[in-house]
Amino acid sequence: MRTKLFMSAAAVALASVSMAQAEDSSDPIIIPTHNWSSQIVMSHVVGQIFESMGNSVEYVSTDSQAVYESVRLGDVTLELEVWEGAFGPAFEAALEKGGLHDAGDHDAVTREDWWYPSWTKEACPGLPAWEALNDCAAQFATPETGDKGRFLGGPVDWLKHDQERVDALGMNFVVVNAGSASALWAEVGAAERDKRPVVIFNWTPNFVEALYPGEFVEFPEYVEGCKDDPAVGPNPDMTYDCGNPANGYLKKAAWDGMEEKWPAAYATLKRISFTNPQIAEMAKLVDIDELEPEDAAAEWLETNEAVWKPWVDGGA
Ligand code: TMO
Repeated sequence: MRTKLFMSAAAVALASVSMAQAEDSSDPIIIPTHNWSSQIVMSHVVGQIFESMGNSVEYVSTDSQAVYESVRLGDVTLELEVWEGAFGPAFEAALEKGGLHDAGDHDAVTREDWWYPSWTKEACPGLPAWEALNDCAAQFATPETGDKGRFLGGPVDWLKHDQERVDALGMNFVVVNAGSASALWAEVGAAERDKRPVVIFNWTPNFVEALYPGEFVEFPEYVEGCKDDPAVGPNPDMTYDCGNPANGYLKKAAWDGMEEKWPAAYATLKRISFTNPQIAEMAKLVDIDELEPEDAAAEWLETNEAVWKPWVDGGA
């Protein structure tokens, strides 16, 4: 009897050891959220997928450049939207230091750059060439920028180098940072009434293309090295003398410890891949339909089970 009891206790202990190896930690997976809608909704979509697998999840609002350091240190577990244009340099710097890794590309192809709604072209017919934009700079002047044109950039944590580009290309523009993404869309809405020319920071995939036809400004084409090697690009003495990649990546990044601590969630993360229309839809649910991000995520999951269930079950 005693032996039998002892045996079963050992069996229980053994079973729990092997379960510990197979199962995700009960500690929360920490998902960082930022200040543009698709990223917040996607974070909740993936968080709700993890919860459906039995995991616990926490969300923390995090600076979108500093987050790569947080993933590297394991303070947050992953990052779901690594946009090449805005975050390629910060991501690659963290990769070099070690502690995080590339957890695969989304299907989506991205572009982030100076952009104008189509009526702007009437005031500045040489667009989309950046030289033509520069010749029209006075048309974009505001009381704040004097006789220079205003470029309305995003919040400062997105792209830290717009001013460097203006300097490297000798442009008659001043960079003014908007406080939020919605301030960008409000500016386009206000300009639409009297078809005022306006140039802002924008990206694709986004909901904006469904509301306002427009184009990206064509800067000197992005080539490897133009952001860190002065010799690369048309200005031999300065960096950032190029546009952002016109066909940029959108990656997932993960803390190196994630696979061991949450193996099932990690396997799912590796299989996750969103397309351009799916990401634009996530932004639309918040920016046009005005859902809360949690509700937008729940709605997306409900209408797209065929997309995400295979990521949980192991594919095919
Ligand atoms: C990172 N963003 C999509 C705002 O360019």
